[in-house]
Amino acid sequence: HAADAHRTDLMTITRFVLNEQSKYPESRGDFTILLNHIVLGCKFVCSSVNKAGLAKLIGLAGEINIQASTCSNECFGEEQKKLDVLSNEVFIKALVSSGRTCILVSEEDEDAIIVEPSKRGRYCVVFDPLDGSSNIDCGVSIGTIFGIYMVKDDHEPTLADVLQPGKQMVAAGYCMYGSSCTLVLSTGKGVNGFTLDPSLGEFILTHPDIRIPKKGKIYSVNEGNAKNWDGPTAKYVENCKFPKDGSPSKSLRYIGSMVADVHRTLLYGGTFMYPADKKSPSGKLRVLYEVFPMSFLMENAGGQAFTGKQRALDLVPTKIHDRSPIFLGSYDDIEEIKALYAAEGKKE
Ligand code: P6P
Repeated sequence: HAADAHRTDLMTITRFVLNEQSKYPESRGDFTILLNHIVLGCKFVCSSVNKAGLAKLIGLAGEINIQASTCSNECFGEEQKKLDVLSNEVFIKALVSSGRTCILVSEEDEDAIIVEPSKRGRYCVVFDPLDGSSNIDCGVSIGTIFGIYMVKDDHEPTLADVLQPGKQMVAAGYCMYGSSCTLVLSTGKGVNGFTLDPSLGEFILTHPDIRIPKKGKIYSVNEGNAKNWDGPTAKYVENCKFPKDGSPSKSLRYIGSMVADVHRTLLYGGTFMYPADKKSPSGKLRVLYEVFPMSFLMENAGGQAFTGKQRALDLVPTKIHDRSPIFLGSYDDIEEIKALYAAEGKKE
């Protein structure tokens, strides 16, 4: 029976990527090895995030652990690492030990990490190990976001290898730690979602070929910044609340955790926005490891991603922690926003 076949034909993320990569005879499985190490990091973070509340409860997280209280004062109890610091260390170790990376950029590290020559490969990974981590204590979903560039040869890695437009990425994705652990990935040909089956320790294909609805009924933005918005953003949000064409008003959904807001937008449609405002002219979200990966996914799912000035993936970052305004989501909804900015541009 088809249902049984589905149940017994376990399409794990590794099998899925191997199938995809087998279409490229020249590929030597390096990407699959890299991805497996990213998946390992995600499994670790998923497990740690799920215990975080408990760890706090039994007094481990964020305090000197109990051994310190018994030993004399010259010993230093091992401070329980904050989850985002711990996640960062786990991802860096996993990526370096994969032997497939040459330069890493993490939200947690001021400088890029150049991988030691003996462990170098052709991939550059930019990532936020635990985006939205300020939401952990109230149980809101958080996530890991990553983007992958590839270098052409074995030159000494430099920042130029990662200061590339998002359209040069070979893959991007996120792992959301919520009621379930869901990894959403694109290698440039569509978007697929995998859910961790804890009993197997495997990510199983649960959302094949995700396509974002062409138009949505939801808008997602921090309305608390409304007094600082520019004209087009204010006008778009006004139209969502008081549609001129008599259509029903849109719903506002804002979780405040990018991975959760983007995941809902991808599946249900609509727009997610972090616009520029007078306080932050470049917006808040980071280009390399928030804007680019989510824009890459949106375009691969049939949506769009716009900075207010240009296609997000065409942006060329100048520094590894650059920020950019971002409007992403359903194709038609983003067209509306682009039209408002174009009209504004004509006035200037
Ligand atoms: P605000 C979380 O801190 C984060 O980086 C993103 O995950 C989220 O979309 C955004 O900031 C929320 O920012 O200013 O609305 O609280």
